[in-house]
Amino acid sequence: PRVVVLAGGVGGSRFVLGVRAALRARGLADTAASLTVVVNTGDDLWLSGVRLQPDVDSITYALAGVNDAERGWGRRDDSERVNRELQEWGAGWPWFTLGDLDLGTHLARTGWLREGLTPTQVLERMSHRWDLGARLLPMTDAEADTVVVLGDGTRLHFQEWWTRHRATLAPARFENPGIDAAAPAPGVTGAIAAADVVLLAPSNPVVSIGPILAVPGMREAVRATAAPVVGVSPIIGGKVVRGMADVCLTAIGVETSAAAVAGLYGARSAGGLLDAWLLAEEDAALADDVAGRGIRPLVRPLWMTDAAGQAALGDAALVAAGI
Ligand code: GDP
Ligand code: FO1
Ligand code: CA
Repeated sequence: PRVVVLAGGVGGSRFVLGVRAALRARGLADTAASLTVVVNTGDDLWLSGVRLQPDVDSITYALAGVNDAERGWGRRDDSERVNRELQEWGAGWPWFTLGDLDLGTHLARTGWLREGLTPTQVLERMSHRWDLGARLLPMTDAEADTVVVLGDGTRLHFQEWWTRHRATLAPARFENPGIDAAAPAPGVTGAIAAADVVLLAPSNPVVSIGPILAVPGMREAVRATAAPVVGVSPIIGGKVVRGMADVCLTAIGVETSAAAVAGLYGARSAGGLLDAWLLAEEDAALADDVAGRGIRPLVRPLWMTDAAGQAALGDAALVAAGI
């Protein structure tokens, strides 16, 4: 089966690990031929002269098994010798840690970008180091970093708002300057068109899935595919599992509920994207609301706190698509 997942960082990583495990459990040896992940690049930023791609790196490190699973970003067992020097120089951001091993990734990537490779080509080259069991594609090769605009007009890079202020500053809106001139990265729309299922990972609907869908042509590609489009709620029991997606949802006027997020993505039959929506047992009471929006509700366990939970959810998403 050809599976395409739209994903962000932490929630995206857990879900992609689950889909990969589900494909392996079905006897598929070469899951890379079956699993394509379109990754959010709205988190990306230039810092101390290197290009960071946080969600791309979270997914890559997780699939390679070298991620810091607790923090959800960066490399396991990393050190911070260089970061201390950067801080002493007053370089970079005092509130933002660049691990030594992680810097290896940023330096390699930045060098190749400066040699003229596209982000897609850089990611393809980096994917060869480990057997990831999936093909990773950035949502676009254009730079379209997420900007948070506050009520007084102040503009912050998403990463400053998220890591320095922990989303405590009320956002008026989110923007991705440059995204209107962007195009899906090579291979993205083709993968979506050829898919047997397109999955929306239980990622932050606003700053992870949102930027992916904001790339011109992306929504149209998802709506046009013959594949079922199945989404998974990042909200369980009316609360986000971790992080500040609730602040993001409130900022765009969407209630933090499994049904409201399904409504945000919309029913494919009504101009939106979803054919089906997985919601947690804790939110089973919302199933009728979801169905009323023209989206097939499927109540399933949505916790991905361990490998078994991840694989079960990955399998449930495939089954929901008839695979
Ligand atoms: P980020 O880019 O690092 O913020 O990660 P994502 O955007 O990919 O995912 C963040 C979202 O993942 C959060 O809103 C969480 O609610 C969601 N999430 C994290 N763990 C789980 C889980 O075990 N189950 C579900 N359903 N959602 C989860
Ligand atoms: N998140 C933090 O909360 N603090 C950090 O110092 C930090 C450093 C960092 C470095 C590289 C990288 O790829 C990600 C990093 N993150 C950090 C996570 C980053 O903010 C993610 O984009 C968010 O967790 C949302 O995906
Ligand atoms: Ca992210």
